[in-house]
Amino acid sequence: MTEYKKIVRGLFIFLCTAFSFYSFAQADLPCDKDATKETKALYSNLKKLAQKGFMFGHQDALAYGVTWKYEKSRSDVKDVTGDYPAVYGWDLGGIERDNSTVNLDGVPFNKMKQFIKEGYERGGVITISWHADSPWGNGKNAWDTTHGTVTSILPSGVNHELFKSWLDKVADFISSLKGSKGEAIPILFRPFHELTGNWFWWCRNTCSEEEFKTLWRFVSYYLQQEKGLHNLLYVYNTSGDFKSKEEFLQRYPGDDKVDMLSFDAYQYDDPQKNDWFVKNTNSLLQMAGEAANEKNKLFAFGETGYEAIPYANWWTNTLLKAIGDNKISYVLLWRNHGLAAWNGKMHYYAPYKGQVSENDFVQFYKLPTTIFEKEAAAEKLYSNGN
Ligand code: BMA
Repeated sequence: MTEYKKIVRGLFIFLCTAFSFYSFAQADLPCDKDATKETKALYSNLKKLAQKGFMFGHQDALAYGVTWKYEKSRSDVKDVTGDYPAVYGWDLGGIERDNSTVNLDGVPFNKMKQFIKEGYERGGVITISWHADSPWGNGKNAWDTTHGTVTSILPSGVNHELFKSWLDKVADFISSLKGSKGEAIPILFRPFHELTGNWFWWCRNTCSEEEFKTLWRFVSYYLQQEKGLHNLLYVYNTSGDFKSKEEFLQRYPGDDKVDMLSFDAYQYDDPQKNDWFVKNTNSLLQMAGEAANEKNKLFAFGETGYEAIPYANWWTNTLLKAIGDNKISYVLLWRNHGLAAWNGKMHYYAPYKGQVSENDFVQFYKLPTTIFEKEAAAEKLYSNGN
């Protein structure tokens, strides 16, 4: 071999090695090293999709709407747009109770399983939250704020064994979620949501930063190592009350335990009189988005909405502006419960046929940046190589 050939060959080998190191470092992989191939594919495909636009999500979308319950293949969003939401939110609150068959909002767990499978089979994305009761029992629910509750479920805490039995129930449910080829359905798991608020037993006012991080790390260890679940992408979710990126990350349990960063923020005032929601949400998205970007993680607007959407142009004139050009994977709207027995008011967040914001929602649907299920399905989010 001539000197020249040797140099060229050496250079070629060097470049190949450097390139493979570079691709490894750049690879978009979930924090669970043993994640299933569909879960890995979802993670990297969501990364790419966020550059094109954001998916629309709706809580309990297939279970009920403002005027109906459990009608096959129905969804209020589909009634209005002809298409399903791209993201389906479900909640496991109540699964921890003995012999419970329904969640805290009355959705039967066996129906929920079917809905999750349906959405996944069509190409949609599933996210699960968990409004777990307080481990102290006595009718104390997720909204109990007894100080020390988190401490009590940590290893060596008085409620630790009980909490593990709850995680067993969660794991049983999640491991029963299978696609048509028997593959585990990937789930964006959002436990301990709104963790910086002051209304749930896992919130900021009830435990220290270290206790919260330990809890998170324990849950992820237990579900992955003890229960063998490798179809979860872990979603860190604060409430919308942070003033800086540092504050948003105060209880962040570590890059090795989180796949997606997110927060929740709702509209409470009148968007026609006050643009605070647009400005504030936009700045929260910028701060949290910067954190996600620096950490090379997925990013989403975990929950939002304007109860009963009394403003006809809320979708294009408020929500769209609030999101602005922030690169989020999805925005999830809360559930369409209908008339609430607890206060006599309408409780819903997505429009239904005839609702005042229906036309604006169709405009929102048609925008090139919004992604509903048909478009999400075309992306084949669970396969490699697209
Ligand atoms: C709240 C309300 C409640 C519900 C809870 C958990 O925002 O919708 O009615 O029980 O979420 O889904």
